[in-house]
Order: sequence, then C-alpha cells, then structure tokens
Amino acid sequence: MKITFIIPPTVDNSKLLSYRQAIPSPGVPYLASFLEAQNHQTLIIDALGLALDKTFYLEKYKCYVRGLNIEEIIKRIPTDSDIIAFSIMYSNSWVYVKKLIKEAKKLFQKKIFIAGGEHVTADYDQLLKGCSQIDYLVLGEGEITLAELLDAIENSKDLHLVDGIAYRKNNQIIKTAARKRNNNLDSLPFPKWDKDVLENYLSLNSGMTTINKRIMPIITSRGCVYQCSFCTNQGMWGNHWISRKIENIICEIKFYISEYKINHLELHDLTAGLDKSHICNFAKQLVANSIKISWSLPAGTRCESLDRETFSLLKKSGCNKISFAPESGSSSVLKKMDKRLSLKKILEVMSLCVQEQITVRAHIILGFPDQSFKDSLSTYFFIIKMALIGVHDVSIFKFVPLPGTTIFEDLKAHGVIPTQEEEYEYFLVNDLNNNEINKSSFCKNFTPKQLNVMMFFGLCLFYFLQFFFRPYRLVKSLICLIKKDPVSIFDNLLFYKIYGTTSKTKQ
Ligand code: B12
Ligand code: SF4
Repeated sequence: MKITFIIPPTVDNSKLLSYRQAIPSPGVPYLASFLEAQNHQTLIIDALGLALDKTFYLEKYKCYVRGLNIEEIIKRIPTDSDIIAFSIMYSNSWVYVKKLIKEAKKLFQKKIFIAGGEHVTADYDQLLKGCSQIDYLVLGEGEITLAELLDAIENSKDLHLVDGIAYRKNNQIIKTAARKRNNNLDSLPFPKWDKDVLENYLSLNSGMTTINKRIMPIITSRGCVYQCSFCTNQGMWGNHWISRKIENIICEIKFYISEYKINHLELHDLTAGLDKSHICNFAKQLVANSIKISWSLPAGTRCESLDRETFSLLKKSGCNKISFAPESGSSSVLKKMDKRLSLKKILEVMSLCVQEQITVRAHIILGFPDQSFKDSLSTYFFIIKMALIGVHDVSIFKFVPLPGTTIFEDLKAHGVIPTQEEEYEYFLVNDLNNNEINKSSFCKNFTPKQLNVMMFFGLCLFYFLQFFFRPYRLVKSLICLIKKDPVSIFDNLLFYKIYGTTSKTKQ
C-alpha cells in the first residue's frame, strides 16, 4: 500500500518560544522504515521541517502555527496514496490538525485516514467523536499495530483482532485490547529520514538544550516504569522500560556521523538514567568505538541508579549535560505527583554530577493543584540548595494537566477541565504550554499572575546565588561564547542575544 504520513506544523501560544527550537521527530520515520521493510511504500510530509522559517497567527485560538499551512500540506499529498496517516503528538496542535484532516478529506474522500501519537492515545474518544473524517486511531507504540491494521484493511480481516486501535462501528466507539509493548526494539529498522528535510533541522543548530551544533535526536529506550500522576507515560507506554542493544545504537550513531555529519546527540528517552548498566555500556561503547562527539540527556531523568563512577564514565564518553527532574522541593507535592523520589538522593546525585564536570540542569514544576504557600517555600529552599551545590541551570515550568494523565482525569471529575468542545479546544491550545505566557493556573492557592511572579522569583533567586557563590562561572560563560560553544542554558540565551539564529530551510 502507499502511505503518506503527515507530521503537522507546531502550534504554540508564544511566537518567541516556538521560534528558535525545532527538533526532528523520530516517531514517524520509525513507522515509515518499519512499513517499508514490509513492502509498503511511504512518503513523509514533515510540515514543520519543510518550512521552519514560516510562522502564522490563528486568530480564533490566539496562537502561532509554525510550518506549512493546510493548503500547502494538501498540495503535497500524492493522489495515488491509499492511506493518509497523521501524527498527533501534541495536544496543543489538535485544533489545527483537525482542520487539516477535514479539508484533506474533502479532496481525498475515498482514502483511509489513520492517526496516531501521544495526543491520539490520550484522547481517542474525543477525537473519534469530534472528527468523523478519521477512520482509525493507533494507540500507543505504533509500528506493529499500524502494520497489522494495514494488513487487516488490505485483506478485509476482522479489525477487532488488531490490538491497540480505536474506530467507529455502528455509531459506537470500539477500542480493542491494549497492544503489548515491542520487547525487541533492535528488530526495528533505523528511522527513515529525508536528507533534505533533516538538513533543515540540523542547520538550525538547535536542540532541546544544546545549540550551535548539528544535533541529532536518538532513542535508546522507550517508556518508564514509574507512573507519575502528571505524566502520559502510563497510558502511552504502559509502565514498561525497554531498551535497545548498545551495538544497535552505536551502529545508528556511526551512520548519522558519516551520513549527516552530526556532532552532538540528544537522547530523547523518557528517562535514560533508569538502568545503570544500560547507560554505562552506552558510554563504554562510545569510547571503545572512538566516537568523539558530545552528547546529552535533555529530558529530565531520574537519579536512583546514577553515581560518581557512572558520571565519570559518561564524562569520558563525551556527555556534557544532564537534566534531572526533581519537579518540586516539597515532599508533600512529590507524594501527590506519585513521583517516588527522595530529595536528599537527587541532591546528592546532582552534586556528584557537578563534581564530575558535567553541566547539570534541574526541572521544577510550580502550580501543582493543592500546592500551598508552605510547599512553595520548600521549593525555594530546595532551589537555594541546588544553587549551593553548583547546579548550573534551573528550568521552572508551570504545571499543566496533559490529557491521558491521572491528574487530568481528577481535575476533569472536579469540573476544572472544560468539557464543551469549543472551550476544550481552546484549553488544549492555550493552557497546555508550561511557560509563563499560559494564562491559567490549576492550583487553587495561586492565580496565574502569582505563578508567573513565583517562576520569575525562583529563577532570579537561583541564578543570583549561583553566580554569587561561583563568580568564575560568568568568566567561563564568556569563554564559551568567544569559542562559540555555549553549554548551559544561560550561555545559550547569551549566545542568541549576541549571534542570533541561523536557518536555511529548503522546501
Ligand atoms: C523530544 C520531545 C520534544 C521536542 C520536540 C520533538 C519533536 N520534534 O517532536 C521539544 C523539546 C521541541 C518538545 C516540545 C514540547 N513538548 Co515534548 N517531548 C519530546 C519527547 C521527550 C520525545 C518524543 C519522541 O521522540 N519520542 C520517541 C518516539 C519513538 O515515540 P513517538 O514520537 O511517541 O512515536 C510513536 C507513537 O507515538 C506512534 N505514533 C506517532 N505518530 C504516529 C502517527 C501514526 C499515523 C501512527 C499510526 C502512530 C504514530 O508510533 C511511534 C513509534 O512507536 C516526548 C516524550 C517521549 N519520550 O515520547 C515529549 C512529549 C511528546 N512532549 C510533550 C509536551 C507537552 C511538549 C510541550 C507542549 C512542552 C511545552 N513547551 O509546554 C512542547 C510542545 C512543542 C510544540 N510547540 O508543539 C508531551 C506531549 C503530551 C501531549 N499530549 O501534548 C510528551 C509526551 C512528554 C510528556 N510526557 O509530558 N518536545
Ligand atoms: S515523569 Fe519521569 S519518572 Fe514519572 S512516569 Fe514520567 S518519565 Fe517516568
């Protein structure tokens, strides 16, 4: 069959925040290479990667869309496609993808429309109810489910036997049994990247936390064994952490270096530091294979399995940055998050990491429902401790209830999440960004304005103390800037201020 995948443009309520960062998405390239290995033909229309320089405003939802617009996307869909498949990762992009799907169906009435991704998995019921143009949804991990679904469609098999899908039948929504996770990630072919589109991203030199390098995302493991109440992991990956074999990962990295000339890797695993032997073997094999590029863990990782020996090994292998996710300095908030994390332990681990000269960033969430004034003070106290032990960066995010999380269901049951379609869609676009532009608060004790002030105060407190106790870091930042090799988030901001951004998008 001929499958045309569409990666939609991004939707954000702040032009500034979405403008610089753009990262290639491996999910669809994984699906495409898997299907090609099964003799299907695939094409990927990456609406973001094809027009990184283009941003336009959606008046109705008061947000910015970055990438190709609906007309431009539809023009690129080959008329002989059998299946048009949409990737919907971000809940905030749903309103625009829905419009796209409706417009595309007018022209491609006989084609089968499939969608998958994080938002689809979390909100399958709403999607099928609100968009009759979608035929099938793939829930959770996509490769095997999509291949089985295509086989069932092509050979008129019973859809009920395909695990991990949702669809409409006689006006009813059917969700089949949950799909078992793929235990053998090494059986997946490497993602199918379009060289020109990938080059658009790579030449932008902008990763999740690293800039001014040719940065490639890589996934060494999928899922996580925890079930934090604010995280989508449980619904999406079902609490299993499954890793790839290190030889397989090294092979992919060597290919990226020779083919795309990358010089930095960002591990986009949900929590790469979960298993000491996995991360240590990864580092050892980078050294053994003389792979001399830098790498980082930008998505906040857990800390339980990490120690000095591990950090020393990671440093030797080129790791220059690790993000940790303490989330809060209040044990009572952490309990409500079901984070199962010891603040004492994570401070110890971050301190060891700093001592091994790896740049450390910490993620904090403010505005969790029920967060009290006392909890906020505990978090500031924790921020002070992090500055004292030498953590390099702190990112303070506003709490947002993502669909598919326990806390979302809880807030919905309490009437906090709007249920009426138009209001719900406005909520998806405007309330799910965790930055200060988001004008909502889901914490009954603080208004949105108070949360913004608290976020700002937390950042000022951290950076003032960090540079007060380590003034030499300012000099280090200046040296990094002169060498055009920014490392911390502070360096990145200075770098953008002085040198601006570069982008050479090829369409
Ligand atoms: C890297 C990353 C980013 C990168 C961008 C990556 C990119 N280019 O897409 C950056 C840093 C820019 C980013 C930003 C944000 N992110 Co982010 N990000 C991730 C991260 C860590 C990795 C994504 C990834 O590569 N996964 C690995 C691949 C293999 O899995 P996958 O993409 O899910 O694809 C599989 C399935 O979903 C499915 N599938 C996917 N598409 C399709 C399509 C079809 C047709 C089918 C059948 C199946 C299918 O099959 C694939 C293969 O199995 C995820 C967490 C995670 N580990 O998944 C969060 C995550 C996707 N991000 C999230 C969020 C909330 C955000 C932000 C909104 C945060 C913010 N600023 O407030 C922004 C939004 C950006 C925007 N404006 O749109 C949430 C999304 C939840 C949601 N419902 O919206 C996630 C899940 C993290 C979390 N648990 O909170 N993010
Ligand atoms: S927040 Fe982190 S530790 Fe918690 S479930 Fe998600 S990935 Fe796992």
